[in-house]
Amino acid sequence: MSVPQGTSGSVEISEQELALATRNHGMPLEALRHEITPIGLHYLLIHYDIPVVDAAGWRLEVGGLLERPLELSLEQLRARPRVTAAVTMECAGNGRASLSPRPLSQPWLLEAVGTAEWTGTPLAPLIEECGIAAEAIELVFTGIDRGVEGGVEQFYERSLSLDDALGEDVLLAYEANGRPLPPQHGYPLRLVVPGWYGMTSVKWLRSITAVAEPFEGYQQARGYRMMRSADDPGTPVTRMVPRSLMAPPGIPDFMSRRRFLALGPVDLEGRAWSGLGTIERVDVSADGGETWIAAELAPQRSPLAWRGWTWAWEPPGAGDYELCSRAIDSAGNEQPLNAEWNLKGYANNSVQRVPVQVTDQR
Ligand SMILES: Nc1nc2c(c(=O)[nH]1)N[C@H]1C(S)=C(S)[C@@H](COP(=O)(O)O)O[C@H]1N2
Ligand SMILES: [Mo]
Repeated sequence: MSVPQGTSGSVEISEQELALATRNHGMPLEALRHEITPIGLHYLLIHYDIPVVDAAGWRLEVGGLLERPLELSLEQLRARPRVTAAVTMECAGNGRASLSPRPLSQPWLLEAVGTAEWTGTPLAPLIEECGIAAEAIELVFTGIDRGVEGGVEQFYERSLSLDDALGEDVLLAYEANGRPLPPQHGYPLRLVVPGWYGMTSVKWLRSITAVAEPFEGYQQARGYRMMRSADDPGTPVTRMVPRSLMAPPGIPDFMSRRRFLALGPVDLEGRAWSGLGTIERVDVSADGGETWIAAELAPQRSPLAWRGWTWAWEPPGAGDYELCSRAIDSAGNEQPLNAEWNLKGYANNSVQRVPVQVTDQR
């Protein structure tokens, strides 16, 4: 079991990326064993600072091109119809740090995902009660958090078309896993948009505004676009493309995270999701993707959450293996061995590779 200690990999992280990485933690992949991610293990992505909000003085402003604008307290929101849903959320930048050249931003490997049980009130009936003016085409969701990005001072804010915003699954959530939202996940209220990459689910909501023009804020028009170069207008990042991840088996080496397994049958497990359909198949490989077989799928417990899979693997002998899995969804989207590079490093759903050393020493 010799692994060189203290050597760096090929990815050299800058101090700025390291500062982002320590603020925004991922979900350690062993937590894939939990169907619902304990909230402290759910990944975090915060562009600016986590605001401190006194819920007693906080109000949600619902206005713009609505016939009857509203201002709602947390208590009033909690008194509305209550829904709980397990929702898999993934950061659009998940996988970014493995792209070459590496786009400079939060340097995620594969851990920017989690599944929480979000409780809140459905957005659509609330907006419909306000009466949507005929000119309105989008809702803009604005957070309390403020910062500078791309040289622009801004609140974190993004929009959705009326169609997408009024989808039946879209929630204004005030609880995660049965407790009030923790500060880092958007206390007192956040948007949850199932199926879409996480940037859509605006935290620390202050307002929802109906507008007549496509929203051109930084996070819409400049951030979160699939671009080939700096002068490419690109296309918007929207729904999650399929991905499967494996809970790393055996035991890790402290520094390299390389896995060690004792020779014998082993139950491998993981979870797969897609914002473009449901998971229909997960294929697994022990030879780095040369040959594949179908994994066993667990029942789909929640339509908005990842689906578990298992693989009873019997390594043919001691030696080195590279374990892989890939998700295929009901719309026929298949996770690629290598996803295409893009300037900001979004939606890199290249197949995960888990090198393991199977040993016959006890
Ligand atoms: N107000 C606000 N909302 C936000 C963000 C933010 O920085 N500010 N980050 C977004 C991004 S990029 C992601 S991936 C998700 C992360 O949600 P989580 O930290 O609860 O996992 O929140 C989104 N909502
Ligand atoms: Mo994100």
